[in-house]
Amino acid sequence: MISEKIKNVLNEQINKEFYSAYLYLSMSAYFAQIGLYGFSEWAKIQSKEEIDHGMILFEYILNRNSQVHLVQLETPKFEMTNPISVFEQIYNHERSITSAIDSVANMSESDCDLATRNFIDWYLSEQIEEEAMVSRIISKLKAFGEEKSALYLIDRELGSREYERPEY
Ligand code: OFO
Repeated sequence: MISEKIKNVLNEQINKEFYSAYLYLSMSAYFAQIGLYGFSEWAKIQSKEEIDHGMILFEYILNRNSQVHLVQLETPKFEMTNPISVFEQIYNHERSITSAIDSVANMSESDCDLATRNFIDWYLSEQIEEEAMVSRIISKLKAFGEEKSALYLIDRELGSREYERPEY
């Protein structure tokens, strides 16, 4: 059994992951509307992965014989300016998720809940990968994205992403 405090923070994290899924899905729609179908596919796949992140937490809470509380999701908010700015907003969003995961790690440590502390390690590594992936896309867009032909190639590259169920 996990403490009330840990149960609450894990439920909040489920909401953050599902919000992330919603955010990426609405970014996917934005990219499709401006003709960047590869970007749109990339964001759609990211949205699926965020649902997986939420579901791993969901299963964990149940496995610890505790309660899942699903609450309302916020409307996804981002500025539909241009691809670089949208990816910068993604980067900032992922950094806020990283600090939320850091808080779960710190809280489980101070609560002497070593199982949760161990469980959350996977998310810490996942955040390193996600921040790095997004930051590489930003660098590429900054280097070449002003040119339409380069943007087309980046769009093709992002469109080749395949969905992989996270190995937990
Ligand atoms: Fe985008 O990350 Fe989930 O945890």
